[in-house]
Amino acid sequence: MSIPLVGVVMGSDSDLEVMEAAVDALAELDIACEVRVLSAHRTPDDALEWARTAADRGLRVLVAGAGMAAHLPGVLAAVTSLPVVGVPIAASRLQGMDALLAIAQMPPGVPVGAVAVDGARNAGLLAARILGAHDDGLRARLDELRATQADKVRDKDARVRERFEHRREGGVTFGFSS
Ligand code: RP5
Repeated sequence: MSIPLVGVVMGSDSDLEVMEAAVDALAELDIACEVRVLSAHRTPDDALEWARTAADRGLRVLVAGAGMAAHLPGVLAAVTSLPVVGVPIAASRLQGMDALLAIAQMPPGVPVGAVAVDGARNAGLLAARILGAHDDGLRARLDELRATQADKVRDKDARVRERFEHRREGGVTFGFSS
């Protein structure tokens, strides 16, 4: 890991528990990132300055998480042409639906990609895939990660099949092929 290529930013330190999964996913792939707390509403000037200078600092993708009226990803995307991946955070009684709509419902011309509510790991992985489009080594690491998670599912499949194997007597197969 060396020069940060991804900026991971969140509206409050209360978002960190969720957003750490994006940082972890990037670390697994040896991608360095900047991590900041910047608020579209409470520190708007700092947030805009950070986004305006992001590309010059070498950042190539921004991952922005926010809850409630989650304007952070959108305002960052308004002042940079870097791709922005938004993470809606469940921070209110609306359980993230408020943030999901605020992030996804961007006007034409200012795109923000939205992952699932609290889906910070996928935001990190999506940022990695964007970088990997022009980096064969990184794409190979992403391929490896997919292969590893496929093996984990095959292990789970084997354990579930084993558990129900004996119930196949009497024509009840539970949909498992032999
Ligand atoms: C949003 O308001 C933040 O992204 C956070 O999810 C939410 C609550 O912030 P705090 O009151 O915990 O600082 O701007």
